[in-house]
Amino acid sequence: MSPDSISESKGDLTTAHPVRGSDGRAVPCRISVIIPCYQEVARIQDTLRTVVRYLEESYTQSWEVIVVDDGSTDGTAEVASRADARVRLLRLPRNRGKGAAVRAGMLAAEGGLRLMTDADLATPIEEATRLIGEMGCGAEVVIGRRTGPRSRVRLRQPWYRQIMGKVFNLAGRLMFNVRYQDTQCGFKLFTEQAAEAIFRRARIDRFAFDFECILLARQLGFKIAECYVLWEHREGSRVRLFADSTSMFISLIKLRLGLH
Ligand SMILES: Nc1nc2c(ncn2[C@@H]2O[C@H](COP(=O)(O)OP(=O)(O)O)[C@@H](O)[C@H]2O)c(=O)[nH]1
Ligand SMILES: [Mg+2]
Repeated sequence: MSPDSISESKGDLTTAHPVRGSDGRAVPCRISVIIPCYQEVARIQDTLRTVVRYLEESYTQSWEVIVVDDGSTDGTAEVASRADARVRLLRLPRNRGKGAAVRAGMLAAEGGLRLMTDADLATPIEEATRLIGEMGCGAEVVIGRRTGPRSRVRLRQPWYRQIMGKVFNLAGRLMFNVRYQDTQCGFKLFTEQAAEAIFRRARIDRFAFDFECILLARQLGFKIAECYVLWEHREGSRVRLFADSTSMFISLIKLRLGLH
């Protein structure tokens, strides 16, 4: 993606960017929270309020929130830009897919830690604290995990989505020997170094990007950890069952053949 295809809202960054302390001096940004959004007008305001409250309580000044509007036509960007002056807004001129949106956000971010989270906060933002704890044990990429013996899922996804996830993970295991249990969870944390290295190389624009970034992390030798996260399925998924699962499998095959 060429950088000039992304626009950033004016006015918010220089004046109220949270990586400046109250005395006006630069403070190293500890954490960037990246929220990819497509047609999220109904929830983005509440989501930003919740995320900003958590960051203020946990990180005082040294955080940033980046909303990446993925070509929404429902006013998501306008609502996000009004919601909180400290939120950075990146806009992709047309809908490219969650992978493209996360990549743009990860590469624009300044934080030493970079978290991606879905706009519906199916995993509560407070779970970031647990993922950060894994980094204290040496991990450089921490992937949220929903399934398994210590699952903390409160409300499951619909059965067809669970099957879709399982089949996709199985395909990933067979084709790439990737043994992580839940590659598709929308809650993942990266160190700055891992985020820069992975997302500069990532190519997949749509939902298979999660898998690609785990593959890249492994190839680049970053230490990956899994962390069980709370999850509560939210209605109003933007995932289209047939179109998106087909495109995910096509992407896996292209990855296998080295075509991406
Ligand atoms: N479906 C979809 N989601 C996108 C797109 N671009 C960004 N997103 C965001 O990706 C996140 C995941 O979407 P969601 O519908 O909650 O996925 P689900 O929980 O797996 O069903 C949300 O924050 C979306 O707004 C896109 O092109 N399509
Ligand atoms: Mg969701």
